[in-house]
Amino acid sequence: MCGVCGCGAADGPGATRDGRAPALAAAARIVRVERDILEKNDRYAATNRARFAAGRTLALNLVSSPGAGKTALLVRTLTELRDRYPLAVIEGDQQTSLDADRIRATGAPAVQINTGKLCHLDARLVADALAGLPPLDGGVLFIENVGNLVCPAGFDLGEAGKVVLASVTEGEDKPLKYPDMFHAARLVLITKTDLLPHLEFDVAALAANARAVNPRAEVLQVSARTGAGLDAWYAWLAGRRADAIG
Ligand SMILES: Nc1nc2c(ncn2[C@@H]2O[C@H](COP(=O)(O)OP(=O)(O)O)[C@@H](O)[C@H]2O)c(=O)[nH]1
Ligand SMILES: [Mg+2]
Repeated sequence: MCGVCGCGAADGPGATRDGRAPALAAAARIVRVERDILEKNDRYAATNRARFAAGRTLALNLVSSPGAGKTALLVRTLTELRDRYPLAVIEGDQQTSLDADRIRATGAPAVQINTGKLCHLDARLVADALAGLPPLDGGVLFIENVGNLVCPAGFDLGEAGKVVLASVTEGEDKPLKYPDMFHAARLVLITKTDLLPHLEFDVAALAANARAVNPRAEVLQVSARTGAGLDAWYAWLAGRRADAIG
């Protein structure tokens, strides 16, 4: 069970089987469990970060609600950038290897992590997955996190930054409803912009809400289907890669 968000717990975070534990003792236990989990995660994240630095690898953590278009964007990105530098993907899903199969079809190496009842990747899972990937000297590792806008916000994987995808079908209010995730973002990608003619969606309002939560976040618009906006995404990647490889 994840003591931080309670995922995988039958009765919710910190609940006791008989429900009779005094509230204060239960709260103290939750705080202790959360702290232990996050401290352990941070140690693995620091190891991963050092490993990425030594291996001159840009690692990015892609997060979104389910279906926002993470895998579709990765498939197109890998296909179009594969001749420029080494690329690989760690795929996180609760079940199946469907996304890793889609990634491998591009020719890029991919490792699938099935998290079971856990609703996010943690740094130890990523450390284990790295053993299954080739060295990416001068390249980019994409980590596609489990799809939800809550749990992955709290777990540092050792990445250089989190990229939050928000599709135009999800509503402009998501940064306000899930502020932790958008606060943690280095880049917000507004996805599926090819659908805009069919929707009443205010791109400027989503961008403003994202910046209200996180004034430092950059915001780009992309369509993995038509390719619109991908040049700006690739330019952003190139800049972060240059920072990472020195
Ligand atoms: N119209 C449109 N559909 C997209 C786009 N990107 C992804 N999709 C569709 O959205 C659905 C979910 O995409 P997927 O990449 O699996 O999302 P993930 O769960 O975030 O990895 C699929 O049916 C995709 O074909 C896009 O740019 N435009
Ligand atoms: Mg996916």
